[in-house]
Amino acid sequence: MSTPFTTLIDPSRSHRAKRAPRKLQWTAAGVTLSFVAVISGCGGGDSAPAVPPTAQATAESRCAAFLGRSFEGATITRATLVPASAAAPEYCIVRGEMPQDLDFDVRMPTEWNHRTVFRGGGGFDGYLDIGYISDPITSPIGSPDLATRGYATIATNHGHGMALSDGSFALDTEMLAEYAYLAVPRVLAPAKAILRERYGDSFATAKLVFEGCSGGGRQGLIQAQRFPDLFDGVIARAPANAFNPQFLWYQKIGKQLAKPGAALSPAKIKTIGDAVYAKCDGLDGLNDKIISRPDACQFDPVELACTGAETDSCLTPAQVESARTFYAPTSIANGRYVWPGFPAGGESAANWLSLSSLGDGYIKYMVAQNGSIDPLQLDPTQYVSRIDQLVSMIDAVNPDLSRFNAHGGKLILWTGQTDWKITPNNATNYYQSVVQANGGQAAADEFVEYYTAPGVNHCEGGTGADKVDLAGPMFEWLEKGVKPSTSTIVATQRTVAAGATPASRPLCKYPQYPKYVGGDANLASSFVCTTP
Ligand SMILES: [Ca+2]
Repeated sequence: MSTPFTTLIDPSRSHRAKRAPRKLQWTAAGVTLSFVAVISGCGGGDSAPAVPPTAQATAESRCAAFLGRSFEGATITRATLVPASAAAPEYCIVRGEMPQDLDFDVRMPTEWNHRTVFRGGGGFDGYLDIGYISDPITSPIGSPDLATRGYATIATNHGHGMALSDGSFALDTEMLAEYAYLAVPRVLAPAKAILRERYGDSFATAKLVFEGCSGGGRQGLIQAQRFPDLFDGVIARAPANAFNPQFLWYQKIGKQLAKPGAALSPAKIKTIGDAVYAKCDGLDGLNDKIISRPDACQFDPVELACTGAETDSCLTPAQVESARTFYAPTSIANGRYVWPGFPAGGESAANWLSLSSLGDGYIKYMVAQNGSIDPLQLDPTQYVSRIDQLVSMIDAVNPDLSRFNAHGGKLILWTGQTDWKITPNNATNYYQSVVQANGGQAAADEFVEYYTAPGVNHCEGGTGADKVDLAGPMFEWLEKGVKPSTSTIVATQRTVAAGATPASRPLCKYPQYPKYVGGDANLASSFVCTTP
């Protein structure tokens, strides 16, 4: 099963051509343009169209008219009308570049549904071209089928073109600031100018939503907290908004597993997972490999302590300590950086043994600013001033959303409950802090809803129903005032074994869970959202 953190990296694309070569490419592309377009493109600003769309303009000429021009500091380097295919109806893709290495694309369907989604990134971002996250046709992250349903979309590489797990961009202060919080507002200005030109007056009244998962969820919360007027709605899935504590937890896990005898083999992790499911799967009323009541699951790895010779079916004291470290809350530097614990469920080698590359990049390039150090040897308490600086730049934990609310903004939070990259308790804690800071439950219910997906890993995957459209419910909320929770939102399993039927489940608003009430266990209609 792929995850956004572990399988995205195509080594052959690592460190694409950097700034100087790209400028040459850019010039070369300009030469192929019409002379008028090049002149206009050099003028800067939002000048009159070089090739003004006319009443007779076709979708093709409207798309081509963007090439080589300048919008709000961005230069358009590509404008291509993509014909309708099985994957998507006809759309225009416009690619823009801004200094230093900030790229973005805007996809505009010829038959637009009057809705626009800015798709967030993930990991350490970069790689607009890889498509996995930014491309609504290929991405398994976020609301599905945006391209087939007529949504316009915006995406960016967040300021650099390095690999998703390569943190070395962070040695460049400007690139780090773009990654942290600047990229989205910077590219939104030209992107909106492009959309306005393509769709005319109807764009002015259309709603604009940001949706992202993981790093993209953090980016969404950055907008709601720091740029509350930019978006009408934000969908933040599994947000990496407590970014620094999260990565300090990765380091804590790495240090624990490196202790003598403390490593956990895939077989041992399977033993732990099997014990958890034997104990807790049925607590929600159905043995379906989905733990829908993690709150009711009490599990301590010491229950698996070896009583005789060590086998794959038991844990030594050092291994018990390692397993406990996974579940335990984290407190670094006397409580300066705290991170909640993890609920039981989803224990697997894929989930537990894949933290190191991003964690190492964080310690090396963001904290130490030195790529040659050993990440496990760094003592965070010796870097408090640097980490504080990173917290103020990157973390998005401010619960005060009063400006976003006053602007009419709506927020949907979502998390998988077997997410071992970002504990689901992180989203729960943030939601509860928002409720407390914004006038209590009734007041918060008017502009924020929080959903939890049992059995779903980080953004996708797991045994649960990981595929769910939240863009549709968000736009209904914004356009018609219909709260998402007043309808049944159905999630389905994205990937199933050959011959199996994908399970569907109602997506329940926190603190509810889908309770089995009888019938086909693969059908959402056999479940009712119930408060524990
Ligand atoms: Ca169950």
